[in-house]
Amino acid sequence: AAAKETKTLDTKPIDYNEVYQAIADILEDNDILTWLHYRSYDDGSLGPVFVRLAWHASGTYDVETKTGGSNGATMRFQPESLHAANNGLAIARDRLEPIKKKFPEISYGDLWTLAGVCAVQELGGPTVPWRAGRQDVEDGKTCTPDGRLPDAGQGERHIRDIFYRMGFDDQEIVALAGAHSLGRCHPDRSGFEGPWQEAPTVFSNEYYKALRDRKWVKKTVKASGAQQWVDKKNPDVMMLPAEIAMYNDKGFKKFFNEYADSEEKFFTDFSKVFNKLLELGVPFKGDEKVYHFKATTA
Ligand code: CCH
Repeated sequence: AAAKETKTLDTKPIDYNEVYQAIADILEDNDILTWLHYRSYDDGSLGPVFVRLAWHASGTYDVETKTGGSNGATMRFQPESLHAANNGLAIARDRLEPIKKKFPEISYGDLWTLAGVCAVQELGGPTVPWRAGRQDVEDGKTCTPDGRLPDAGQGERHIRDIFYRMGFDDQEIVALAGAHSLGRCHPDRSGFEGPWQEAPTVFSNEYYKALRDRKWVKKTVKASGAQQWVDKKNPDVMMLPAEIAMYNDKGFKKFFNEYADSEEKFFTDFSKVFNKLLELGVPFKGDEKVYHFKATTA
């Protein structure tokens, strides 16, 4: 007990503002060597893949069994690291490793979710409240079974099943989907190809406007044979089959259009729902400090 006490006294509390800053400092990445190393093309920012990491670490949650979620950071282990839905996320985990080395006391679960918050904010999105409290596990025994994350090739029914299991409603599902204003699909990761609109490193409501305002036509991705939708005028931008199916669903459509009409409403709702996603299943004690980090770009 004495040794434990000393350790507590010696341990400097983590300054999460410093961690936020350290993540913000590595977001911009135009180094061609990075992308040659990963043999994959991106848009000069690690932000989008960090947001996807935070989401895939959290979105395995099941409200009924209270399993999954960002607590534990089980994606470090097989089989979860090898689940097809997580293809490409080793890049995000690797790039955060130097920050883990610099702040060894932070848990991976806290680091990954904080990276998601930092990326959203630094790329122009809303402030997302965040608190620490995730504890890592030491092996893959509590990895969630494959199939808990959405399959982009399916329809609105499947999307509802997956997100209702996490505890979200239709409005929250549509608000979360707006994260696709960021980033792109990579044929070698998901089989799909391209960004959702022309500014994939700016967090905005352009995703909803693209769905509402453009004419979407079916296209087969040459590299993978996957079917997706592309903008008739600019076939470099795309939508997933699940997204076109969602937009055509009456229950979902009103929220898509609401967010297309008001970026302010989208930002308010996204902040709430992204915070909720990142906290699913985390055993907070209740006295954790809630951070509202200040964006360095603000
Ligand atoms: Fe997503 N997403 N996502 N997504 N996602 C992909 C990429 C990103 C689905 C499918 C895909 C959310 C919800 C869904 C991001 C954030 C979120 C890809 C391409 C597919 C496929 C992966 C690749 O090839 O690299 C489906 C289906 C759903 C169901 O609704 C939610 C929720 C979030 C966050 C709140 C981000 C960001 C990316 C871009 C990653 C990158 O590397 O650019």
